[in-house]
Amino acid sequence: MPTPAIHVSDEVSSAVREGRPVLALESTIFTHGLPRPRNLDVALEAEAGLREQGVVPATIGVYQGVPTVGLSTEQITDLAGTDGIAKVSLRDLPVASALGLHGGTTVAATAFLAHRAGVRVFSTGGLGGVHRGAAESFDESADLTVLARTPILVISAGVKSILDVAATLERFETLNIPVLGYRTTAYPGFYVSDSGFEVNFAVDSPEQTADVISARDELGLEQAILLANPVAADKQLPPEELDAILQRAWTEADAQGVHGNAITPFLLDFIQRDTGGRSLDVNVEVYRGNVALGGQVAAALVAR
Ligand code: PSU
Ligand code: MN
Repeated sequence: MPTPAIHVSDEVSSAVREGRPVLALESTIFTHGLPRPRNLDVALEAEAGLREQGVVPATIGVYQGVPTVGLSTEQITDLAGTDGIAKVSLRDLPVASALGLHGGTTVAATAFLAHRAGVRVFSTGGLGGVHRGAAESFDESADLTVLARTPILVISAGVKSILDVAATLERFETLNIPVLGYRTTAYPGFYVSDSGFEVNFAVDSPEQTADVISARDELGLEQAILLANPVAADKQLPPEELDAILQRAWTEADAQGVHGNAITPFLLDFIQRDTGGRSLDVNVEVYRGNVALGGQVAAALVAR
C-alpha cells in the first residue's frame, strides 16, 4: 500500500480497489522527451485514448513535491509547460519531495510509484539502458536495477536506439528480467521495428501476456516483465538513415561534453532536429501503439 508520502488520485485508487483496468504512464516523456507543444497533446491524447478503451490512465509524476499516481489534466498541463523541471529517477524522489519540486518521473521512478499504488501495467516509449561507452563512463540507466526488483509489466518499443542494445539485453538477462516480443522475436529498436537482436520468446496476445504476469506472481518473483512492441514497418524511420543520424548525434554529444542524465534528452532532441521532426512523428507513433497495447493487457489482466 502506498505511504501517505504518495498521492494516489481517487479515480486510480478506486479502480485498483474495484479491479478495473488501470495503466501507468510516465511523465519524463512529456517533461524531457518531447518538445512543446506536442508534448502536452501526446500526454492528453494517451489519457483520452485509454478512457475510450475503458481503461483508467494513471499518469505519474511529482507535483510540487508530491509523488502523484494519477495526475490531473491541470497538473499534466502545468508540468508539460514549466521550464527547468527536474528529471526524477528513483534516487531523486526523496529530494524532489523534500524540496517541493515539480518532476517528470523516469521509468524507474514511475515503476516504483505505480507498483506502490497497486498498478500492474505500465506503458512507455523507450526504456533506459546501457549507454554506448558504458564500460568507461559507467552510464547505465537506473531503470535497469529498479526493474529488477519491481513486479510490474512494462511495454516499450525496446530501448532507445541511442543506447548499446546488445549490452542492455545482456544486463536484462543478468538481472533476471524477462523480455518478451509482441508477436515477434525480433527485438525492436524504438525508431525501427527491428534492432537486429533477437529475444527468446514471443507472446501473441494480451491474454498470453497476462498469463506470464500471473505465472511470475505465483512464483513469487519480484522482477518486471518487459513486453517489446515494435513500431509498424511502414511507420519506422528508414533503418539506413538512422545509423548515420546516430553517428552524428553521438559525435555532437561527445563534442559538447554532455553527460549524466542530460544525455538522453540531448540525443533525442538532436535526432528530432536532424530528421526535421520525422523522428518525433515516429516517437509519437511508437508511444501510441504502446499505450493502446498496454490498455489491452491491463484489461486482460483484470478479466481473469
Ligand atoms: N524514451 C524516450 N524519451 C524519454 C525517455 C525514454 O523516448 O524521455 C526517458 C524515460 O523516462 C527513461 C529515461 O526512463 O529517459 C532514462 O533516462 P536515463 O538514461 O538518464 O536513466
Ligand atoms: Mn544515465
